[in-house]
Parts: sequence; structure tokens; C-alpha cells
Amino acid sequence: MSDRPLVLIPGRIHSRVRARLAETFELLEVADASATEATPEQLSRVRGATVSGRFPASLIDRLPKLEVIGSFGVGYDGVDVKAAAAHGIVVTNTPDVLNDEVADTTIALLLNTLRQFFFAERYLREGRWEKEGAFPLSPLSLKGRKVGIHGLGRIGMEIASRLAPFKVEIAYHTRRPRTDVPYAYHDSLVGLAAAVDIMISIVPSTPQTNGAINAAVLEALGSNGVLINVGRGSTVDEPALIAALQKGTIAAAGLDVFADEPRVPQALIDLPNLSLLPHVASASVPTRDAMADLVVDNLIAWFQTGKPLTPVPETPHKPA
Ligand code: NAP
Ligand code: 8YV
Repeated sequence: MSDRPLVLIPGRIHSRVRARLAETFELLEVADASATEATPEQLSRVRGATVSGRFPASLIDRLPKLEVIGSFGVGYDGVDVKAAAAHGIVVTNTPDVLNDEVADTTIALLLNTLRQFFFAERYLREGRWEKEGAFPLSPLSLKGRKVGIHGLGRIGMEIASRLAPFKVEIAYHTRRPRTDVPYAYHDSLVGLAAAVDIMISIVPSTPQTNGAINAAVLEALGSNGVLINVGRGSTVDEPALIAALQKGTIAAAGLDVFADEPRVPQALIDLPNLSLLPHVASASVPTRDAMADLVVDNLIAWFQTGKPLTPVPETPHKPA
């Protein structure tokens, strides 16, 4: 038996996480959070874990020596942080290293949704430009728009700074107003939606954000309105969004995230006024490498110094 701490990896993880962990730790890899293939003896020795996805209380309960869970991603809604906190386990995430990539993707998704570049490129590739003439004009444009940002945290701030050169008006909704921005604050989401004609959502998945973008918010956004969601699929009432797009309650939407990934409702795929991405906002090699490094560096810092680099606010970080 090795004297290196045993680290559990339930499910798929970025290859760089596995390779770097293997330099310092003993690894226990299982197919998913049920960990059915691991013996109770193995689970009783697990001191650390990394995960990209679900880490439920039912798994935490079977790991009596677990000290730290390194979650891959800034959003950690897959990890039961309440159960972790109750057991004195630290959870870490990967903030900041992905801000630029996610903000860049958001702008690309916004422009693609408004100007239909994906459909235009497909038109060219199918030889239709030569046969049928110019691609139809896009009904929508970014020009003269008012953009509301739902969530003005690390990524929301980067999105706002990228939007400023586009000469759009910017407003936002969060639970608490920021004191360091010149943008108009709205204390309700429906109020923000009524004041703007593009809404970008970049909030975490929490009980409060669950279904927050509902029929009333979409109604308030209006018939020229555009919704961009790069936060979490759970924030949007998907049936209400489908109905709003079908009826023209709003004009268009761009989505990187969905309620039940990787399953995307056929009704969304069938709609023409949508740009859809398969949760790729941070998915470049350099950014995912930086996220992988932060996952591993958190575990190393925990076991070497007792101080994790980026613990989430819900879990304590007492010395190991
Ligand atoms: P962050 O710095 O914690 O910012 C979160 C923002 O959301 C804050 O402005 C916060 O303000 C606001 N917020 C939280 N709860 C709210 C509520 N109930 N109503 C209104 N506003 C609320 O997080 P971040 O690093 O920017 O990341 C945000 C989220 O984006 C992540 O949690 C993740 O789910 C998602 N994400 C997605 C991708 C992707 O690949 N598509 C990539 C990265 C991140 P208040 O606390 O004042 O409310
Ligand atoms: C990743 C994300 O796609 O950081 C997040 O919250 O949603 C993305 O960057 C995801 O974490 C990969 O598991």
C-alpha cells in the first residue's frame, strides 16, 4: 500500500488532471458517482477527490477519510456542498482562469444569434450562394441595442467590458448592486427584462436561479428580445422559452447550456431563430489546461500546506 494520499476520480476527467495527479497521488478511478466497482476498504482510504460533474451526498457518506473535493469548473452545482460542509470537507472550484474564454464565447454566440452567421456559412458551404444568390438579410442586429446582464460577477464583468466597444447600453440584475460599475441596476429580473432588449444570463445554478427566466421575464423582454444563456440550463424555464420562440414572444435565443445536458429538446433544434452550442464556452485547449492545473494545484496545496487555493464559500478550509 502506497503512503501517497488516495484520490478518487468518479467519472471522466480532463486527461491533464489525471496525468498530473498521478505524479503525486495514488489514484482510484471509477466509472461514476455510484463507485460500485470500488471496495469498502478502498473507499475507506480515500482522502481526496476530483470531479467534473456529480459528487452527491451518497458518495460523500461512503468516504469517511475524505478531506477535499477538487471540482473541475467554476460552477460546482454538481457537488453536494452542503453535505461536504457537514463533513468538514473542503470543495474547490476553478474561478477566473476561464473568464476571458467564456466572455469571448458569449460575444460570439450573441453575434451569431443576431446575424445568423452559422446559417450563412452553411449556405455558402452548400453551394447555395452561387446557385441562389445572396444570403437573406438578418432581421436582427446589435446596433442600438440595450443589453441586460443577469449576473455581474467575474464572468459577467468581462462580458460587460467586451460589450462596451459595441456602443450598446448596459444594465444588470444581481441580488446586491455593485458599487464599482456605471451600469444601471435593476432589483428584479423582470424589471431588467422590461428595460432591455437583449438579456445575457451568467448566474450559478442555485435554488433561487432555478427557472428564474420564466414566461413573465420572456414576455417583458418583448418581441424584439434576444436571450443568451451561458450560465446554467436550469436558470431558464425551457418549455416557456420554446413557447416564447414559437409564438414570437421573443425574437431569438443563443444557448450554450441546457436543462438536461447532453439532451437538447427537439423543439429547440427545430426552431430557426436559435443558435445552439454544446456547452463549449470554456472549451479551448489553453483554458481547459488552466482549469485542469487549478484543480490539481488545489489538491497539492491542500495536502502540502492545508490551504486550498480556491475553496468555494460554502465549505470551511481548516488546516489538514
Ligand atoms: P460569480 O463570480 O460567482 O458571479 C455570479 C453572479 O451571479 C454574481 O454577480 C451574483 O451576484 C449573481 N447571482 C447569484 N445568484 C443570483 C440570483 N439569485 N439572482 C441574481 N443574480 C445572482 O460566478 P462566475 O465565475 O461569473 O460564473 C457564473 C456561472 O457561470 C458559474 O457558476 C457557472 O454556472 C456558469 N459558467 C458556465 C460556463 C459554460 O461553459 N457555459 C463556463 C463558466 C461558468 P449576487 O451575489 O449579488 O446576486
Ligand atoms: C465547463 C463550466 O464546461 O466552469 C463551468 O462552470 O460550465 C464549464 O467551464 C464544465 O465545468 C466542464 O465540466
